[in-house]
Amino acid sequence: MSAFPEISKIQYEGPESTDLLSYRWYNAEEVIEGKTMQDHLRLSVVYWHTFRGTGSDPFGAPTMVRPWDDGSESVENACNRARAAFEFMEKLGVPFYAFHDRDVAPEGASLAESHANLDAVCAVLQEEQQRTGIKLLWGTANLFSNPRYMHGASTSCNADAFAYGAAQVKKCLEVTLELGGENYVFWGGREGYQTLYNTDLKREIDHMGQFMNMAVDYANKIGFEGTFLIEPKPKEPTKHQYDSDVAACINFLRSYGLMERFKLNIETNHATLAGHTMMHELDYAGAQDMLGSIDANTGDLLLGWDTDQFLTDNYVATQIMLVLLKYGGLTSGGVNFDAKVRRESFEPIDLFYAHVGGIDCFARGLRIAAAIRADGKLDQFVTDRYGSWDTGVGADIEANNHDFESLEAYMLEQGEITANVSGRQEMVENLINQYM
Ligand code: XLS
Ligand code: NI
Ligand code: NI
Repeated sequence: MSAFPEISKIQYEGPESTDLLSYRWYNAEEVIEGKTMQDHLRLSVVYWHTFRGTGSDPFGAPTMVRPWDDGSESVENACNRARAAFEFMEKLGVPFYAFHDRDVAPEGASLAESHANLDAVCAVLQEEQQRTGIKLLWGTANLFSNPRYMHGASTSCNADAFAYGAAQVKKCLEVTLELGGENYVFWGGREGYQTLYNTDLKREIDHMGQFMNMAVDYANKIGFEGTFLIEPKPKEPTKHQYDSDVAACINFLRSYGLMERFKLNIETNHATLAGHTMMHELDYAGAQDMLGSIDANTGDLLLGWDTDQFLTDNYVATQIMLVLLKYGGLTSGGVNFDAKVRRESFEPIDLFYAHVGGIDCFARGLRIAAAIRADGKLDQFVTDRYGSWDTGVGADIEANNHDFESLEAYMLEQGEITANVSGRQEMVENLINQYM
């Protein structure tokens, strides 16, 4: 039985199309900068929002109408839901999906039962992957919903929570390997604190470092070769999350000897919660060769939490694609729609409108970014702006041929610096507008 009987496969119809269930910019096989759009974007649907989101909020009950879901926590319902999910992804034409262990399969009365439930649903996921060719971008374990993780998992004051989390990640790694997952994600969940008065920060972060090292050891043991990704987020659910932004994550990874095996999964809404732009977070990660994958969404400028909306802003998508192209693109990562439809958009067809719009926004961003790069004016401007580092004293400093004494001698002789040149921010912003 079809879950979406009135929807057929979404087609590319080009920019002239007015059909809101068609792609105007995403043409999977079209080649841009030597790669198909499909390979550039590696689009991915998330299981948790799209198939487990209920529309409930602190003020009201669930609103979503999902005819394929009987609302029970049975394994059978989970299997039916998995088939609906694959029908959705097939009709959308996306090559990847991502899940938490507890999104795809219900938690059982014991750890052993939870493991068994996961195995049962994974058999269906495996079948559907084979039928459709859709692949797993990443798996992750939910170490935050169950009350046992109220103080965190690897950073809990309760050592048993650490142990339970380890058991859950172990199983989830096995399942991710079995399903051919290309990455494994750690988003901090409740790894953080509400008040430092009751918190041993150093001990908690040390434990998190140990936990991640155990994950790497186990991955190596079972032959999981995918990339590990940490997903920075500054707050929510805890007041202060340890993985607060890209820089904090890189410092953590470097301190605990994890730089080789890890990269970052960067989310737009998390970047802005941290007081950064997505472009900043991506560029900072790219500069340190730590750019792994992105969670594609956006927040609301007027709301201070993780609203996880679908991105429809062509400027932000262009900025993201500019940075991704600059660093050679997503390798094992993807553009993962960690976004949810609004509570009021409760019909199944809204899932299509949301994803079609999000996909087209990224496709358009990719096209615009490629046009900016092909034109070369922006690159040339930046290259010229740093011209003083290409010759003379600048080149000598970069070649490590100077120290404070020699620079003092140089400046005493020179007297004053060569005249500064305008940064021309307004002109550059106008230039970007020419491509939009
Ligand atoms: C929550 C995170 C979460 C991760 C996966 O804010 O974005 O959804 O992506 O655990
Ligand atoms: Ni996310
Ligand atoms: Ni998020």
